[in-house]
Amino acid sequence: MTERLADAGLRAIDEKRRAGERLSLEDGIRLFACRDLLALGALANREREARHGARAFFNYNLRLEATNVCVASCLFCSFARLRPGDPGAYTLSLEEAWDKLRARAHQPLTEVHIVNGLHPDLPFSYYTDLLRGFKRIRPDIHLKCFTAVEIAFFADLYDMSDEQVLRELIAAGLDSLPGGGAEIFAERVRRKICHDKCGTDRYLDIHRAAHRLGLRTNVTMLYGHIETMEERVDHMLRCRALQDETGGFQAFIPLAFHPDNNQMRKLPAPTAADTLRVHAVARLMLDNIPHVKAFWIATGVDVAQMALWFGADDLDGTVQEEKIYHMAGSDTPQAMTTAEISRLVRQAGREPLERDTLYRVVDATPAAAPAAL
Ligand code: V47
Repeated sequence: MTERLADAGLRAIDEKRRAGERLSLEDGIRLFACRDLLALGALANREREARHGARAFFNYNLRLEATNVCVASCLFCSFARLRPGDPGAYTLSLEEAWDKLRARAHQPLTEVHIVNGLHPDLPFSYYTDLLRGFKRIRPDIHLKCFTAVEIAFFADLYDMSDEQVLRELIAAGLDSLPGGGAEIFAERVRRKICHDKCGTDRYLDIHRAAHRLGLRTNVTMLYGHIETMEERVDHMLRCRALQDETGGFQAFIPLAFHPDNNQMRKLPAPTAADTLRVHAVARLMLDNIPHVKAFWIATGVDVAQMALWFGADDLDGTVQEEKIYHMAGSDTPQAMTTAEISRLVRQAGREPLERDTLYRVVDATPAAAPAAL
């Protein structure tokens, strides 16, 4: 292996990591430029196994998008509709949203993950009531809700500080923040693909404030569109810097760009090789973030399995009602059962572990669906 790493131009990086040294921007760029995908994967896998052994985490969750009405005009988005009443626009009533959870009373769900459009006309009480209602229905459910972009939007719309918004949502039952809305932190890219929503500094500030208030959060990176390799590494380094400060990130989640039905549809989708590379580089650069998640809806199921050997240790969860990726062309199933996820993990040569949102063990040996051989 040492020889192969040297041939791949990765000897210095290998030595740095063996000595516990941090990788630099230049190292990250070198990793992306490496042609030997398996050598890169082996380096990332070493880091992954040192942290998590053979375990691969997932949870039993439900995804909910309460509205797709959104005043932002992100070029990559296939989900948003500008105004209520536009074709395809929807906003769930509180009862309709709560019914989604009531209808799953038989499922041992541990998390509801909510992401919405930026709706200009709803009162703030819609969101606090939404959370309170979910907790009334299932007091033990973990509510991972609202991206930092939504928090910033609420603060501006309802004339509050970001921290005040977080405090009120926490009082209503918010337990953690998902990582959406990060896209790519570099100004050049943000100006082009998502110029009219919360910028990088505010996104990171909101996560900083959330961590200070005791919430754990995730952070994402949308890749495979107009960003450069340097901008990807820069994005990772900004996550690493905030994590040094707060320690509040649980997982880094690379999100593969899906080009259907949006304004960037002329671009090709990222390839499987690129997806594996991004997960591997993330694992190597982000020495202080515990988990790298391969979100199977974004990567595709087959690539998510392989990513478990390229730095990823988490697959997200059962998901069940995802819209953002399916409207952008994802051909993954709408949901997987815990038995199906466990089977995929076992078939990939890893050991499934059902976790809750905070990575506490729910089931250390989940049953797998029978393999169809
Ligand atoms: O912020 C939107 C992305 C994100 C497209 O925190 C697109 O555990 C690709 O953040 N192609 C929302 N991506 C989803 C998200 C997420 C997913 C899974 C787990 C967690 C977590 C968070 O989806 C958006 C945006 O970056 N997105 N449109 C598209 N066409």
